[in-house]
Amino acid sequence: MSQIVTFEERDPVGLICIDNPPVNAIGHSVRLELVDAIARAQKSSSITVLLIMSSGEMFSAGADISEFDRPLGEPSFQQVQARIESCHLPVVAAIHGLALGGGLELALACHYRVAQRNARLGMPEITLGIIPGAGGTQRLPRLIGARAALNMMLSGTPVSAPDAKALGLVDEVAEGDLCDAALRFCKRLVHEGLGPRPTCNRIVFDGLDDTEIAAALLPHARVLKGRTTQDLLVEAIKASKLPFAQGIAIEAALAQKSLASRESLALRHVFFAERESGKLSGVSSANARQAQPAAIRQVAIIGSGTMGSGIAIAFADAGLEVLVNDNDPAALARSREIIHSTYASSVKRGRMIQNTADERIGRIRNTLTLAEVADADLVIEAVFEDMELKNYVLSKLDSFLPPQRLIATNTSTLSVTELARATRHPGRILGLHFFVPAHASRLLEIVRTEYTSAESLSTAFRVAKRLKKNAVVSRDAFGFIGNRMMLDGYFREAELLLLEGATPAQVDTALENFGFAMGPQRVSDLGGNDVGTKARVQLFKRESRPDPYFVIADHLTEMERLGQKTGRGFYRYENGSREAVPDWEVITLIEKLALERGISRREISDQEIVERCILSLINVGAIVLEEGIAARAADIDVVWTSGYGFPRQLGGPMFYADTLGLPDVLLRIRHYHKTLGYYWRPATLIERLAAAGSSFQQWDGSSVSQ
Ligand code: 3H9
Repeated sequence: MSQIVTFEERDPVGLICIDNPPVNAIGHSVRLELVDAIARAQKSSSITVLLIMSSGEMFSAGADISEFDRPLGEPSFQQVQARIESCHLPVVAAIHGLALGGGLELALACHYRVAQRNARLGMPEITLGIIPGAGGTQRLPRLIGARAALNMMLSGTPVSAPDAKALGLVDEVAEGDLCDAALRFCKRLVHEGLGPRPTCNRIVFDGLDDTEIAAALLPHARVLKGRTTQDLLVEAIKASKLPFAQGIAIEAALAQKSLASRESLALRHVFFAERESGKLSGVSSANARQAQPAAIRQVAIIGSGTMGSGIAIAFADAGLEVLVNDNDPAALARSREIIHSTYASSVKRGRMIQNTADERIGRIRNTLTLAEVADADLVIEAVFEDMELKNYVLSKLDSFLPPQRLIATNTSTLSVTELARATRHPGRILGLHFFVPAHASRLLEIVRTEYTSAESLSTAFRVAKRLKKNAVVSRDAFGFIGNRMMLDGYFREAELLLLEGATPAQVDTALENFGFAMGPQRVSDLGGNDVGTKARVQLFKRESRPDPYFVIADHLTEMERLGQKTGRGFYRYENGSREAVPDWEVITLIEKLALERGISRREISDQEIVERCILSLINVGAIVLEEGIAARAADIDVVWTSGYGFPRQLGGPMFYADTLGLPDVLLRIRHYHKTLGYYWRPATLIERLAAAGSSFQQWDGSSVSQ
């Protein structure tokens, strides 16, 4: 008897139910059993209509992505859908939760669709670097038109059931119990004598000319920069004008091409890496089983600066009650302003309606009294980056909060271990390293010390999930994972290239053309050069780095060229504009600093800029792995793709290194070690993996680190 797809007769309805937790992915076994269930229904004499639905939280998240690395196996999606579409009985899909990708494509092959009011329907394949390959590019245009279909597939964002109804994608929006509503819908079909209505027989009326295509692509230009899937998608949708059999054959060829692309391999790697990084690796399975995450309802934030306010917004957005504490009334008032203006800007940009903004603002309360945070389930300190002050705040919190409550520090430069050690319950202390802007950034580094308990980690993961952030665990070491690699690898190299002859604009443009959202100098100007300088002051209290380590950025800070906020940094910014204008004063400064160090400036190619910045990032990434700061190479990829603008379609620095081939990576690192000096010392891990013909991915698969 089948476990994944069940069939039962509910006279006159044949009910097929998919039950493949956790997301009803349509893998090979589901397709096999679907075909079997359809055959049984067709044989039954008492059934006059067929209903396909799912159990669990959603209709289906689509094809089983984990099967994409091997041939998909028969019956194919197309074969299953052909069986449904050509069925002599009307077939109805009943959709709840989500119907995504291949899940929605299955529903499109059904003759009618009923969706629960809060269901959402979408084609997110582009986020995985593939095009819908189960008839989506041919059937969706036949139902909602080519232009609407293209928009839906380019954005990847699901539409609501009422919107789907307005588009012509679903026939009925169901209120209340979906099964009851769908059964009623089926009986009505029978009663009204409505039979099969194959989507493939419909005709696409609207065209897709070049102007319309360009207009559809424009809003996605930033996300799709450097990507190619959208071109294949456009080609496939254009083919929907052709007879169905021809169109579906073109789709199959294009889908295969997208599936085999490097872009897709990389994006699928990031998809699974993001899910894996949010799990408790390194905690023994016995501990993990016992680790019960605490429920979080109310959160308190100590310190109401920019970061504290951003964190408050992140929690309010996630539906939690937030208490912001500061002992300075003026700081609390400023925080209130930051929070109001952030929400006002979201409303102005059409990202949310005023009511939602008001509701979220209403969740944030201020208090001048520290003792008031006693009821919070999680307390995050985000006070000034000063060891003494943070020690004071944490010890105070530790003295009156019940011992099972989690206390987090948002430090980015201080030792979390030292902070934990100063408390009576170091097991409940960890770092939650938010990135600016805290409410929008997708990354959350969870910093564990040798004392952090499995329960605390488990709760931190739950918090990250609630905030819809990608959690990555870092061991406590200067800069954690991301900033360590940025300072000792990527940004350090970018600065050296400036001293050796490149200009800020050249370095930024070369790396933006590589795919980074923003080049390093523009990033420094955005965040503030003083922020980096302050971080290095903390670094030098713990470890040293010889000259010329960020001499340019530190001089700019001294000159009050702090970046966008002062109108001058690595660039000039005229009258509050965000446009970075090259500035001769900076070039003169760089020339002077180079001369003082006996560095003779020369022409530097864009290729050298990219190679040195990326290889140094990879090399320090490997050292971060060797030192156990990151547990998996894939975790580093999550950090860099979700927090530092590394091009997602390249899979993150460590995945990218694998695609370059570690022997070649090592060869070039050795070259720079010879020509540039000690800090290019090849990471032992790269040497080991290259010698063994292995890769970071294989290392992840075999190592049980942490
Ligand atoms: C497609 O359909 C192609 C077709 O056009 C053509 C075919 C020929 N497959 O994210 P979560 C796993 S492409 C396999 O933590 P959430 C996930 O790895 C597909 N596994 O939960 C995780 O496993 P684990 C188009 C999948 O509630 C577990 O489910 N569809 C799939 O935060 C829970 O996932 C998409 O791109 C899958 N399709 O979010 C949708 N989906 O527990 C991709 C999930 O072992 N999925 N898993 O780590 C998502 O966006 C989110 O998972 C979803 C749930 C929103 C559904």
